[in-house]
Amino acid sequence: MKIEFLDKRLEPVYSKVLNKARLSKEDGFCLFKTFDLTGVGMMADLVRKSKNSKKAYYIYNQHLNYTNICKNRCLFCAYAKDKEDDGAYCFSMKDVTKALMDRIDEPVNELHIVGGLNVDLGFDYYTDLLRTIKKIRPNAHIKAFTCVEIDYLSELLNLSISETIDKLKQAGLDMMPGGGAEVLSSRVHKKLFKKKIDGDRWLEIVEKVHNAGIRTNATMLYGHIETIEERVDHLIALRDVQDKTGGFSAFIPLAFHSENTRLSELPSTTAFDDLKNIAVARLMLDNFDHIKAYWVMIGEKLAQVALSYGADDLDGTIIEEKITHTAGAKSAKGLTKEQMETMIKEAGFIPVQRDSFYNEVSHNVK
Ligand code: V47
Ligand code: SF4
Repeated sequence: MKIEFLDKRLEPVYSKVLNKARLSKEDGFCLFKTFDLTGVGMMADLVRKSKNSKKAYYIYNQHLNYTNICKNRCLFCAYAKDKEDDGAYCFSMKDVTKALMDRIDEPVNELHIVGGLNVDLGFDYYTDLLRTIKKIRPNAHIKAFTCVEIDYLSELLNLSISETIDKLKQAGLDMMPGGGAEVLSSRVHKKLFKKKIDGDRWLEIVEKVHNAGIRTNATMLYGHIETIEERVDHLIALRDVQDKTGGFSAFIPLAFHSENTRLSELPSTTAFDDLKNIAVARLMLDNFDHIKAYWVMIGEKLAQVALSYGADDLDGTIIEEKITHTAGAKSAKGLTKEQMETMIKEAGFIPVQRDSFYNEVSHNVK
């Protein structure tokens, strides 16, 4: 396909895309820096269609945030609290049961479970959580915890990462979400999330998690103090792990929301940058099957447009999102299956309801 680029510097990158050649760090730079979003988007759309044709995935999922008490207190987080703060909470198994039973008539096939790093919780809490959920929703997959919790639990148990994962698997863990890496840069780590594991440790753990047989997603938090170079390095580091393990399912760019955080002076990300992050990720991450446009963070309207800029997945119905909404997100708290399908069809794609592993769901499970 011939593309008339407004920015001619994109032409050599396009030759590589057409030849399915791997893009370099310099190419990543060029893509992030250009004003020619349409040109980048057209290349990303080409790759997206070659990998996923006209399919656009979504999942019927439910989020459950079991605690907001967190020792890490990252500067970009509006959700975390200290134990003694107003509004601090930690779900008992009774609370978990209630949250799930409230939605038991809905065909949820994935539970997305994340929480703060609450040092009052022992290993049994995590396994009880998984077992309680599996008992109520035996046919749903549990996508839970991040490398941050895996690091904490392996130290608590004095076990290796693979032994820790084995125990969690036995209790019902099916997959892990992509959070916790933020931006893989020691500069940003020191400034924004120094109490949390750093990028090198995150990469070391995620590789071990994949080798222990658990697939994960990957994310990148953008739109705060990170540089273009740090974004490109982040994508290349993920691509390198994927070459080794093949254990990443999807990549999700996460747009920073500053309200109620200690970085509240920072402006919101722009639509231009949101679409750019999706399109560049699609082009750089040649070994990832899926790029998600997370509608919670970029809004339903832009997520729909993102389907033509490299994204092939809109995440899910979600039901009730807390982390981004505490930081000022104006998107809906949840969407219906019908709303998701309409968004996809209107954008010219074919809606495919999936499970956590991108198997197509042809009937609703309970
Ligand atoms: O790691 C925290 C981010 C992440 C803010 O794998 C913020 O399917 C924006 O990882 N503004 C958790 N982002 C969310 C996450 C995720 C979301 C959806 C799908 C998947 C998946 C994973 O949220 C954290 C952090 O990077 N975050 N605070 C904020 N103020
Ligand atoms: Fe804790 Fe996660 Fe918030 Fe950081 S982003 S303070 S680790 S809940």
